[in-house]
Amino acid sequence: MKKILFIFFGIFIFQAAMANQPTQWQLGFQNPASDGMRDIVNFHNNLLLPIIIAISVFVLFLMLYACVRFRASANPNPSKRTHNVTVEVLWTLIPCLILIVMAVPSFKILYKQDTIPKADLTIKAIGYQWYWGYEYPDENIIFDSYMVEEKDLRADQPRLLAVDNEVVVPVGKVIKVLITANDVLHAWALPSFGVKRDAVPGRINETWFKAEKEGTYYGQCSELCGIKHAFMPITVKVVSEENYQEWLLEAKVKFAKEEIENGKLKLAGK
Ligand SMILES: [Cu+2]
Repeated sequence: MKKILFIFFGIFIFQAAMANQPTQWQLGFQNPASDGMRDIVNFHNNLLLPIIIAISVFVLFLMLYACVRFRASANPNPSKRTHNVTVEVLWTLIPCLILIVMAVPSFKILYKQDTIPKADLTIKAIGYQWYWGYEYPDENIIFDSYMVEEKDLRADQPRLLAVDNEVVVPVGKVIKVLITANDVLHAWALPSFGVKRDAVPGRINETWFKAEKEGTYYGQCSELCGIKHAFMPITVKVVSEENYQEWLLEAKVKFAKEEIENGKLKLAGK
């Protein structure tokens, strides 16, 4: 028993040390890196989990009790009772109350996530079969983000999660993400930030996050979108404001959005 508990808590502690990406034998969520995700994790761990465990234990107890107490050998003449008003009222009302207890905080979190505070930075994510395209509309930056093939991985890059061009955002700023798709349905999802929105062709969905810590965060397309659905990961690099400005200078040249003016191609901002 001690050993099992040790392994069980070991996994949790290990997870605490490893942030931002899925881990081997992971139980539960990835570590939260934003307020929104912290709300979700607290809601799950402190309310849903105890309720689920209590219900499971209670049902298991009822089953065992019924199996033993009403077994055929001890009850040669079974009871003929078919109704019991009190029990029926209780087993309708109690589940309703449990649902209300879960629904109130759940809606609170949903509405909190739905209200986008004033954004410091807006990025646009466009789902394609099978990669993500990104735009920084206010900076005239546009680039595509492809998964790094296994043979090309650097030592610090996780398999199936690393991309060639990462999204770079400053730490502690409200990032608004506009999400759309260009062919079929995709979904832009980043577990550490508690963010997941469908990318729908012809429509723009929006969400937001505020990263609390610098680091690299990984997500994946979360809507079955075709044969290479599993190979269009999302990588967001959260950096300090100075590093972000530095990246911006480079990116404005490297990823400059081309605009057509008077029939001629020109680099934006020039
Ligand atoms: Cu997809």
